[in-house]
Amino acid sequence: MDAIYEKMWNDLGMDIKTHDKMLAHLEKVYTKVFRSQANRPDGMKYFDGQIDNLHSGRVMEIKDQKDRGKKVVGIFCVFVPDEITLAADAIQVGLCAGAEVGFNLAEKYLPRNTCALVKSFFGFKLTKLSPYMEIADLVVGETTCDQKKKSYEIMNDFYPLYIIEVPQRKESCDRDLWKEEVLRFKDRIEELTGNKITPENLKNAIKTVNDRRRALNRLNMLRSSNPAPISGLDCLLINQVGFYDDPQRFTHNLNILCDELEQRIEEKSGAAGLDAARFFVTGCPMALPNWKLPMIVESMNGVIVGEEACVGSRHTRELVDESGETLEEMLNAIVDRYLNIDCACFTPNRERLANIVSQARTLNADGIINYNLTFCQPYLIETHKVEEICRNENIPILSLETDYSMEDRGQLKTRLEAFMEMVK
Ligand code: BJ8
Repeated sequence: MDAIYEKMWNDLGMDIKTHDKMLAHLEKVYTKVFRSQANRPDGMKYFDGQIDNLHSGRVMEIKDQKDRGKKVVGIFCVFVPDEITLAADAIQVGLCAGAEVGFNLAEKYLPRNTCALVKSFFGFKLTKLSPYMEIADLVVGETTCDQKKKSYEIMNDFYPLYIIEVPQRKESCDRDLWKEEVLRFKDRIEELTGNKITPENLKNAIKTVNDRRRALNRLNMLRSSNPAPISGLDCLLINQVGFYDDPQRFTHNLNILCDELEQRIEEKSGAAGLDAARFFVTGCPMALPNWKLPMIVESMNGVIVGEEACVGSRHTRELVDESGETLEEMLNAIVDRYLNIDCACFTPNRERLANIVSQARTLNADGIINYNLTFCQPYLIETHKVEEICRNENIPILSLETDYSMEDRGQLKTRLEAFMEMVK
């Protein structure tokens, strides 16, 4: 079986030797961090399997569909509407990366003070270690933060990117611009796939993507119970897998897990103790395999009960209105839903502040961890407002700035330990 994957990776032009080493390392870390957790729900077996298959079985599955004519669209941001890709019978996968891979090569093109997320997707491309980057037929960038926007210009030399313009404000002229961009994306996807987007296939796609959001939101709500029925580590992993997996299969398996969690809640069986400090995390997205923060928090007597982030509730909270019947109505619903995303690239971005407070309260958090990637100006600058609202609402908050390296692990642990003592 491995020979089949090796051939596939070879055909994709990947660096197989380094890739083998990377997978072996990932497997070791995964076993230590995830499989060793106490009282883990049975339903996590499915998601463990998805991680085992991440660079092999799932890529093979996508390749088989590609061989039968499907196209693959790679994205770096939750502003790219899955519904449109799916309606045109294409596959959409996330390309953001959460590991310190190829940073030395990336720094030949990018300033050293670029955020880890951008350096990582650049590094994965330059080292040829991501099968998803190599298998994508179309890679979509977006004009969100300056670091992404400008790095796409350079990345364009390695493979042509399609860029979506995301406005920076939410006035009616911004909505007009955004609608134009959604329509332009629709045209590009139709051209790529040769498939027309119709009211029928778009309605189905809206339902499929909403079902995935509904399942993730269901999971999120179950975390309000004490004891938390599932760890923050596992929930982050589920959210990360959602960017790669087949949406219907993912939703089906997540709902099975949620059924089990409901049972655990009844039995008061938790992934953490009743006395664990409960944290709500807000800030930059944690792309696969960035598990650093929950790994540290949950190695102590703490549990993460929610994430206001793009790998988290910012990606799932809002559904697309399903009442539309005409193409125009459905596209308008997509435009409105996506323009509600409260990314720090917007000014002002008041909705995010209100969302943080209401989610932290709903999830019965003892405190908020404001997670920022070093050099991420939008989220670092927004920290001032986030801390201010938490002060006003009497919610304890700890702001952290970190990257993908493990060098500051001890320092983070010390700060988190002190915060834990303070909130309990
Ligand atoms: S909608 S959060 S996925 S842009 S960490 S690259 S912001 S400097 S990831 Fe994002 Fe879309 Fe917004 Fe969400 Fe820039 Fe910050 Fe780096 Fe970031």
